[in-house]
Order: sequence, then C-alpha cells, then structure tokens
Amino acid sequence: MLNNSPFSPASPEAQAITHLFIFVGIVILAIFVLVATLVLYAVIRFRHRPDGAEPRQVFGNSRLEKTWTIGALLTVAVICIFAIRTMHEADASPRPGEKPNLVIVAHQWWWEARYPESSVVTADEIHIPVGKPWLVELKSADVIHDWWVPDLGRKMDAIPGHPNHFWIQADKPGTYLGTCAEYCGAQHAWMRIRVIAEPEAEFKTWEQQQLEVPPIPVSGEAAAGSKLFNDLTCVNCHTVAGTPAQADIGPDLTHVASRETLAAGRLKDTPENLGKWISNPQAYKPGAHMPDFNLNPAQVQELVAYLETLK
Ligand code: HEC
Ligand SMILES: [Cu+2]
Repeated sequence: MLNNSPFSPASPEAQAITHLFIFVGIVILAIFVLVATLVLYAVIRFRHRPDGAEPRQVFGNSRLEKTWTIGALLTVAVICIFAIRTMHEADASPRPGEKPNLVIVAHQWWWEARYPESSVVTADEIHIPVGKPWLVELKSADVIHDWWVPDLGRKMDAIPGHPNHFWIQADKPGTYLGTCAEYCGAQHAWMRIRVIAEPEAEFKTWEQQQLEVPPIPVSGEAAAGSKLFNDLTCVNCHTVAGTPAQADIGPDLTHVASRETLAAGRLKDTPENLGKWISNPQAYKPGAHMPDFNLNPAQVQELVAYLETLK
C-alpha cells in the first residue's frame, strides 16, 4: 500500500501500531454503521405522515440503557487492552544500563546522528543494519522536535535536557523517509529524515568509509577551498575530521559529498547544489542557522571543489 505511511509497516514496532490502528478503525466503523443505520431507520420509519399521527411515546427503557452503557464500557475496555499490548510491543523500554546503538540529536533544522560504538558521525541520512533492533537515544540541541519515520515505528519527541529512547528496526533493506513532526520554527518543514537500511555487510562497508579521514588537498582549487574553509568562519560551526574544524552547530561535513541530500532533504547533493547552498543558504532555507557569506563565484567554486573531496 502507501509507502511511508502508517499502512506500510517495515518493523515489528510499526506493525504493532498498524494493527492497533486497523483494529480501532474497524471498531469505529462498526459503531458508525450501527448508529447511522439506527438514525436512518428512525428517519424513515417515523417520518411525518399525512394523517399526522404521533408514534408511541417512550420514556426510558432501563434494559436498553444498561445494554448500551455496558456495551460502550466493554468496547472501550477491549480497545484499552489492545492499546496497552501495542504500547509494550512498540515502546519496549531499554534494560537498565543498556547502551544506545545510535544517538540522534535534533537541531533546528537538521538531524545529527552519532554511532557510539564506531564513533561515526553523520547528518540527516541514518544508516542502520537490516533486521536488528537498535536502541536509539534521542536528544535535542535547542527546542522540541519530533522524530517520525512512519514505516519504522513510533513517533518520539526530542526534548531539550531529557533524552528519550526508542527502538529502530527495518525488516527489509530500503530507504525510509520521515520528517520532524513537531513544529520547531521557520524551517520545520525542511527537517527531513532518510533512514537507509542495508544488509549487515553493506552497512559495515558504509561505516568503514565514514571512518576514513579524507586527505587534505594540497593543490588546485580544492586546496584553495580547504584554506578558505578555514579562513572563513565555516570552522566555527562544522566538523571535518582531520582538520581544525570540530564544531557541531551545523552538520558534520567529513563525508558530505557521499550523502544523497543537503540541508535535511532541501536539495539533492550535487556539486551544483552544493554551490547554490553555500552561495546563499538563506535562499533555500530562510532562517536557517547558516549565514549568507556573500561569497564571490571563484570562492564558491573553490569551496565546492574542496567539499567534493569529502566523500
Ligand atoms: C553559524 C554557523 C555556520 C557557519 C559559520 C557555516 N555553516 Fe554551514 N551549516 C550550518 C547549519 C546550521 C547547517 C544546516 C542548515 C539546515 O539544514 O537547516 C549548515 C549546512 C551546511 C551544509 C550542508 C550539509 C548537509 O549535510 O546538509 C554545507 C555543505 C555547509 N553548511 C557548508 C558551509 C561552508 C562551506 C561554510 C563556510 C563558508 C559554512 N557552512 C559556514 C551552520 C553554519
Ligand atoms: Cu520540527
């Protein structure tokens, strides 16, 4: 059915939620049909007639009243039992002392992803191995955000000063899309998530590649760009492994050229778009916390040449 919706669950947690959603939907539909049928019946059966005769007047029927009171109670109780069961399946709490496999930090307006075991750091595109339940610790660097990748399970708020935990798991390889689901300021709509689930071997290859420290270019435009990157204030906000740039106000750029998108899904990651973004980020994400540097075209070209070496 629809991809990236509550109808295409791709993990046990998402499946539990979908089953509850469908079950409650059926109960609601049954109640609606019952009520609508009774109303329709009453409208037709007791409609105004030419002879003006009144139907028999009834004042209270304790058997009927008891039936619908108990019926409603039972319905709510059954839904409650299913809901509690789903909460257990979709929201299992970590065992005490269990370390997260992934730490996700929500920022205005992008997602930082840290892999504590391998020390990989990336942004917006989160790779996971297929079929493994991973414990995620979710934090916020500024305001309340909300993690939501519908295919992979529950929504979870990212609250400043209060880490939350959830499980992430994908049954099949693929790219699962999600987005911030709690209004968090100007660029909330461009705070997209891509979860890329890969077979273990591919995941390990990706991890190894992310751990490589890109060589510092020594000649040509890329070298000039690398110098510019240090001289301009890029280093105050970004990290590039193996260089003095070690800040995390903006996404880690160590492997920016190996990502699919830029600025949390706003642009496809191509050399041309990299140039457009650094020329004027405010044109693409007004309000984003990266200033417009009024770079001249030569500077843009050099910076892009440098950023393209960061595979
Ligand atoms: C004041 C902090 C700040 C400075 C200075 C800064 N950036 Fe950024 N940068 C950011 C933030 C924040 C983002 C994420 C914006 C968003 O998606 O909302 C970003 C995003 C980016 C991206 C996209 C990365 C991705 O994975 O999507 C690139 C490339 C980039 N910056 C390059 C640069 C370059 C080159 C410079 C220097 C000319 C620079 N930045 C200076 C804060 C900064
Ligand atoms: Cu948001």
